[in-house]
Amino acid sequence: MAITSPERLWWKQPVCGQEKLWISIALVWCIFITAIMPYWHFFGKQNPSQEYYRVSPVKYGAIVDKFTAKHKVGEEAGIPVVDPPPGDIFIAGSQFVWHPILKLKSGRTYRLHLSSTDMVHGFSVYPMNMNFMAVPDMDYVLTIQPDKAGEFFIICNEFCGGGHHTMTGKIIVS
Ligand SMILES: [Cu+2]
Repeated sequence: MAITSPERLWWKQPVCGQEKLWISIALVWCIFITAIMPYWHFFGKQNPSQEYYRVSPVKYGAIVDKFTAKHKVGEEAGIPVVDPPPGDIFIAGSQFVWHPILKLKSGRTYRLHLSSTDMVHGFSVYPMNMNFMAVPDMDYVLTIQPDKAGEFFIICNEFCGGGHHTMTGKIIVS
């Protein structure tokens, strides 16, 4: 029953250099993926503009309403559709809708202001891989240039309450 101590050399040293080879491969890979992060940050051309401003949810709501009233061209299922010229455009997330629906032109540059009028929402544009957050108190400006015509859907990907699964919006590019 006694527990005896293991033999002095209880493990066997690898006979060939394979262990060193695999550790070297893992090390080189670690260095590579660490280096690619700063590299891609500067050269990947996919970073957000890092431009944001403080704005109260009430004020942002008023800005979006004014913008919507000025450029409204129609309505879809009760949500206003706007057709603004290139420049500053606004979208707001609120329980449980993205509004307004934006009509944009391919090849033109827009400054998309993104915020929320109540709580944090996730701003995901499908089918592209574009993913941001709409945060109350923060007007986040994304400089965008649509390069493909079509209908793009906005899905809220941050749980925001009972109607979260119905929270969709739309961007129409022509
Ligand atoms: Cu949500």
